[in-house]
Amino acid sequence: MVDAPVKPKTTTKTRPKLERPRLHKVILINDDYTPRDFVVMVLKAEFGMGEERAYKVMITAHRRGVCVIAVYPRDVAETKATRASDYGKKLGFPLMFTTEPEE
Ligand code: TYC
Repeated sequence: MVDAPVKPKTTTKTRPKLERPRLHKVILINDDYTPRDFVVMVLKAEFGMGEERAYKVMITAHRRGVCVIAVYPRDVAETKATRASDYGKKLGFPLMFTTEPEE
């Protein structure tokens, strides 16, 4: 009796391509009421910026209307944007930070 040819075992591993979770931008929005110094203070307190960087970001938002501050995983970006906006809210300023996914 002749053995049937042994079929080599081939295993096909399907590795699903997982998308890397997108980072989210935190964006500072200009307004006409929040004092410049206060915006700088919030940027330093919530985003760990030094005076010079915080001033540059504030003045960019002031001149252009918006400024991207930093990118983080979504939950971090949303928490920071909320906390930073709340600093203004407490004192009655319309200071606003938003988030959006990176392309
Ligand atoms: N435009 C404000 C002013 O002139 C200062 C300011 C800058 C407010 C940036 C918000 O995101 C902002 N007092």
